[in-house]
Amino acid sequence: MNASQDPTPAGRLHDLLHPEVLAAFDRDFFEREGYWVWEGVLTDAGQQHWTASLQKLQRMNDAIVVGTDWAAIDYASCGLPEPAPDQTTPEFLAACCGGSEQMRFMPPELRAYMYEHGLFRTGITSVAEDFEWQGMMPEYFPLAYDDFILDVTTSHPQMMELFGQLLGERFLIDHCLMLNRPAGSRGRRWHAHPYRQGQYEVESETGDGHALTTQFLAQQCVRTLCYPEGMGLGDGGGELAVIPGSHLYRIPYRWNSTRTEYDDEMQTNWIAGKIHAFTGEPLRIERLSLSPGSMVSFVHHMPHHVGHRDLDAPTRWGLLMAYRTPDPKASPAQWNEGTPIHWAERVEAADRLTPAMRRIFEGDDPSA
Ligand SMILES: O=C(O)CCC(=O)C(=O)O
Ligand SMILES: [Fe+2]
Repeated sequence: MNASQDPTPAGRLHDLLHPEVLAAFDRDFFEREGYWVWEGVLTDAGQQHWTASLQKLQRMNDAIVVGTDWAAIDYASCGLPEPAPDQTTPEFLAACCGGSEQMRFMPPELRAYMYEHGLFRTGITSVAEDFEWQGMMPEYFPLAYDDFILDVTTSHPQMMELFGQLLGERFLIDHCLMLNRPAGSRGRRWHAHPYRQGQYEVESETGDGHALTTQFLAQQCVRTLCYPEGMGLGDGGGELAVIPGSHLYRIPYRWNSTRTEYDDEMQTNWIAGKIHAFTGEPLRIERLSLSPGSMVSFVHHMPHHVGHRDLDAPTRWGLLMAYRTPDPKASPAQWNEGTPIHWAERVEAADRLTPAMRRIFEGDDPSA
């Protein structure tokens, strides 16, 4: 595909990223350590737009949470469990607002149903007066609700250059979530992620370390987190921590099991005895601290942790953008599994699916 054939969105912010930060990417460091910090990569305007979009999307998500009559949905006809009555009261729903991972009324089945089928199709009329409901919550697919986020996650040349440096010429969306961490957010305990559904993993979830290698995987999923207002020590807690070099063990740590480990347990249960494949040095935890306008990218086999946010901390704004290389053995499919098909088909039918967007959403083997 030739990106120059793409229409330029009317409102595109051309100077989104600082080109010199993009150009400073060090492939050797990334492959060896498993992560890369794009320090201060957003321009001032990029930072402002990014924060404003995440704040707007959070308000939309909150409006849907409190404005929907969740008890009135015919769950049985969708094959879904009924929510507990005490989880659909106005008080309960009000406590599910203000940030990500707060929607405790939403069972995993309902989240999956929205993604796969789209709930209500279009139009939650009571709440969506100033925007159109897209079948799933803004938190779980923010690009469907905001043109700036759609552009930066699918089309913007500077962002596509950034992802291309990480993943090579062709990459597909794996998932894109808001991770706005409000005061009191509990973060995520130590874990890593598999490529696709885990069918190529050579180690179990906890692993015995036999696959340690200095080779970088070609079939790769890379998470990029953008923190437009920064993320770090002293800004209210809940930092992201990684273990440089730990991706070379290829252990998709606790991707599918309960995660309970804080740093001490991780040190004893997993890190002890493990070494960096390049240097032979013992592995160690690194807590990241990123200035405003920064992003960090890290590979899916790298265990990572997000701490608790202080009870009086301001919300930390964050967007997770995960992309992967195509799977050469995947069956032909029109859309990849990171794309809500009902949404992509509506966009396509409305003639709004550009070649750039198709490149991100199409199947690994799009010949279907
Ligand atoms: O919450 C965050 O800021 C990052 C979390 C994350 O990337 C993850 O757990 O995959
Ligand atoms: Fe994670």
